[in-house]
Amino acid sequence: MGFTLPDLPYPYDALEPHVDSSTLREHHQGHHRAHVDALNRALEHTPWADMPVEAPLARLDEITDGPITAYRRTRTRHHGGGHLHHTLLWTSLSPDGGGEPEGPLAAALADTFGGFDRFRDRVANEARRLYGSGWVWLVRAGGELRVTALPNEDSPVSLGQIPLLGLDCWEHAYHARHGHRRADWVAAWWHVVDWATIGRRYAAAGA
Ligand code: MN3
Repeated sequence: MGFTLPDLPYPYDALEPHVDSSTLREHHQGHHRAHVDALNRALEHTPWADMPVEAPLARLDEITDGPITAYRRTRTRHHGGGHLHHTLLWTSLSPDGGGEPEGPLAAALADTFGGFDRFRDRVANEARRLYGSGWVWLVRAGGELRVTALPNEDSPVSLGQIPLLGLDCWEHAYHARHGHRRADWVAAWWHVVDWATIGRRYAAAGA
């Protein structure tokens, strides 16, 4: 058992020109695979190895195993988050993406942020203000929607939040195409966000 690298639901060049194929291939085959391999090493021979990755992320304090507890916990926090976040990312994007959400998610974004454009501004601002590496998240926290930035691969799941959409702000996600211009990456990324999938996640997260 253990954790495995999921296939992308589209070819590596499917998100061009918004996400270039060489960056996407390296991101998936290199970065994501490294998270999966390290997570398997961290949790092998523990009950967590056969659970969905959300389980250890939601209970980091319970990962105990004598003198290597801190090692396991630290690596699970980073690589478990990395595995979950990239798994969510690949299925958040589509060559048919872009545009705006519809239905209940659109209404909730309007209620919470004052409209879709205001929501996008919030995400862009959080991405601009995030120092170093991390993600900007749209989450359900309690009954409400929230935009929040978290460093590195720290997970909303560890804060009791339900991640709906994550924007990878690590340089490996955009540097080859956009250099240091993170704002250009954010602008390109909106063109491939699959709002139908995000809407289903929102519905599944409950009212
Ligand atoms: Mn990444």
